[in-house]
Amino acid sequence: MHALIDGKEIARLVRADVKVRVKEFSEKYGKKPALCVILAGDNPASKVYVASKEKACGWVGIRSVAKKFPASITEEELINEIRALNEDPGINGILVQLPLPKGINEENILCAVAPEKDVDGFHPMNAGELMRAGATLEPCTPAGCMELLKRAGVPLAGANAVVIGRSNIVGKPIALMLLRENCTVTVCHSKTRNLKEILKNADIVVSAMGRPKAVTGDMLKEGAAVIDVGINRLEDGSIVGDVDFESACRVAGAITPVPGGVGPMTIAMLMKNTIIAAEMQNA
Ligand code: L34
Repeated sequence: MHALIDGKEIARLVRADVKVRVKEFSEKYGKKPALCVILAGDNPASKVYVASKEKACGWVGIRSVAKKFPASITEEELINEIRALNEDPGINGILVQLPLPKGINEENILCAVAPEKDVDGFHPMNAGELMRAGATLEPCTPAGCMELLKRAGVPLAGANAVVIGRSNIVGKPIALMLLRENCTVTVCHSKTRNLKEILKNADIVVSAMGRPKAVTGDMLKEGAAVIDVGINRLEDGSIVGDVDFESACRVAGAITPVPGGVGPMTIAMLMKNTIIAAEMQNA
């Protein structure tokens, strides 16, 4: 018996909360909170995600400003655009969609975003805050995973949580968030020797390695909660997670699907960060 963790439905619930806060904000200040999404280049997946972000803004009442640039934009030009947005009081949140075109240093770009408008939570200051008590603006994907675990009623304190992947965007921040909730956290990665052994003891598995169907049912502990962050595009155009859903769902106690799991939550948490940023800037 497994329970499906419905990311689309839980994202709707998060957006409903955000919508109320957005309405209150708009009435109080006579203007809508505003999110600017910057898209440089023409990565097809990025276009899809940015369009979803614009749509979500519409649903919750956030003003969406999209700035699109050709792949030929230089690092300096992009930084100048970001600086102008930092100074613009009409913009509350800034998100630079990743990956960036070749030749642009990601770190320099993420550092250019004003920390108080950094709705991705990628600026070193927000990343540092996350390490201490927890930041006000936390990265959307890991925050969405935590929201899924909490709303699905997965017990966290004392649970053995295994994170697969150690990126700055997902693996590292989710490990810190799980630790904050008193999980015993193990972080695995490409050099980990005994992943199977480690997974056998995992009450919670968060997979963010980007390898299609790499986690199979036989690797899981009976009843484990499985959060699949992977979005892997197969040659036939379909997308699958890091987890082999077919076999995993027979063993897991609760599991997220791909699509319809973490993806929609990432966008819902972005909406939440935008209203948080807008409220902070106007407090
Ligand atoms: N700066 N760059 C920045 N912030 C982010 O938070 C992201 N990310 C990742 C890529 N680059 C970024 C996203 O928004 C990935 N990501 C993202 C957002 C939404 C979805 C997937 C990834 C999503 O909606 N996924 C759908 C399927 C969409 C499809 O069919 O392609 C799902 O149900 O999983």
